[in-house]
Amino acid sequence: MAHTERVVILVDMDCFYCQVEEKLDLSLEGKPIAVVQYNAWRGGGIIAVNYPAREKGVTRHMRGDEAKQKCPEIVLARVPEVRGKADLTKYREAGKRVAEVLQTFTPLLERASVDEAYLDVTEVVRKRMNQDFEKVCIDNMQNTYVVGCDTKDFLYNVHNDKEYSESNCRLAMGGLIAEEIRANIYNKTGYKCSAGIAHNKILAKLVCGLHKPNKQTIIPQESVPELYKHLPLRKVKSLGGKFGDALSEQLKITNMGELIRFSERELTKRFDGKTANWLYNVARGIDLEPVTVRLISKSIGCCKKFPGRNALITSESVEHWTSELASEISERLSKDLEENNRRAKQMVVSFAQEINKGDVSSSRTLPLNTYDQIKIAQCAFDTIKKFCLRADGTYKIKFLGISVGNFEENKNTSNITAFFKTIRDSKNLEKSPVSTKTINKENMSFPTIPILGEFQLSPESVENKVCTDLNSTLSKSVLSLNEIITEEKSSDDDDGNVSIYSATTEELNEDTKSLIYYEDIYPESIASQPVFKKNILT
Ligand code: TTP
Repeated sequence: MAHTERVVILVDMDCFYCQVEEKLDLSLEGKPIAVVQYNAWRGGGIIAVNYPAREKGVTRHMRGDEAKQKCPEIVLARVPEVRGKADLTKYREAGKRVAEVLQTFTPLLERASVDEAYLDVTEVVRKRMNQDFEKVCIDNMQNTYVVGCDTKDFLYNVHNDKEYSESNCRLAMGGLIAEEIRANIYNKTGYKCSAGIAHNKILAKLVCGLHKPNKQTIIPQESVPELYKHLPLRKVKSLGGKFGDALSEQLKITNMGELIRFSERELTKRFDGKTANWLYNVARGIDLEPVTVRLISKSIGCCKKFPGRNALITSESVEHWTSELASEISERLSKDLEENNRRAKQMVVSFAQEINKGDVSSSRTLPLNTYDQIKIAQCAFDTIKKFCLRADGTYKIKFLGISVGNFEENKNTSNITAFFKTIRDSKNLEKSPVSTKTINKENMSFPTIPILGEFQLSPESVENKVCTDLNSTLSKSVLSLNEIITEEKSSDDDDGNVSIYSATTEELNEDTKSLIYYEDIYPESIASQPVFKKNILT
């Protein structure tokens, strides 16, 4: 299939958490709103701002108090807390309802986050091209913009200009479908959204936000140079992190428009074959990554930061927080088992600790064969204890996270309760040596070769762990390039009673996009930046 055959729509909800709050409290409608994850430090971190509040200058990077100064009438809705942590349930549920509507349009639906999904509507477009093309008109596409030309001219051309490319006719039909999808979402859920319509995911994503809120944008392939002319490299998926920085430095370019100057040969001299080919294509607006059917997250995770004076020092506090995280994970796993009839087989325990005044982060991947909260907590605590307990009997933990993944279909569908019971009763599961991969401050090297994504972890700051979403194929080549991970095998000295350990551990291929990380208590950081979006072991 030619790369311009496909029609991809990205649907992205507008100021999603704010809309959810508005729907739950109709008195908020039309008012400036921001959603904060409350903490005592300057009114908490803002994670979502609605459009009336944006007009008053409120941004996601502000604290609650700052937002109040900018816009005194702003309503600050607090993310609820359960177990001392943010509870995102209502936003997740709202996202699910939107996904259910999207599913009625095509089964080729890839949920990219709580409020974003790609739809491959190529087949839908093909079927409707003959019977419905007359409906592709300005009256039905009042909220549609086109990159590089006026919407009316674009629609005139697709109907009247025989030379106008067929691919543009398909995009125009995609635009009509996107209008229908958005109207349907609004009618069924009350939520507004924006959309990008393109021949691929990268372009759909880039144009989706051009006319937010409640609007949509089509990008004809010939308008790619116009879009790229002043587009910073970092705006493109996978070029937002260190790889983008390295690319910029190596090629001495800052925007996408400049990338087209480099032949594939030149790129191959600097990057491995796959990366060079990907760069060559993306510079021309070509992205072959398919829309992969994904309706539920590939992993479930939660985390908590303990910055500055909040660092966990005592064994009791570490135990308390691992237990809180385990409790959330266990609860969400139980719900997931019921809803999706699948079981997670692996767990990743992540932590950051202060060593020699620098923050060092690591993860341990373990098999998971119980959903029992106490056992998960015990396992996580044992792991943390093993790697973080200092000679003086204290800890200095700045971040804790537990995520689970590698789901398999639950074969025992008849009795889910029995599953939990069986696991609880299985006291005699044996502990075994655990193979882990560790990044230590000592062994960590920072290669000068460009990397894809941000796999290494700066000892200076956990914040640097924000990574880009590069597809796993590309990501893997990074690991082979950069010898930043060393293998450690533990001896038999893991102290007992950890029944969920089994023979060996493997890497957990986490789906970075599906993890939702959030600001908790971290005064120094920008709430909008997920701080631990990816496990270092991919
Ligand atoms: P976004 O889609 O990034 O933003 P948004 O929907 O609030 O606004 P826009 O109209 O510009 O798309 O994020 C979706 C939701 O995810 C957002 O409403 C709140 C939440 N979120 C966080 O919890 N932490 C974050 O760092 C970000 C970026 C978002």
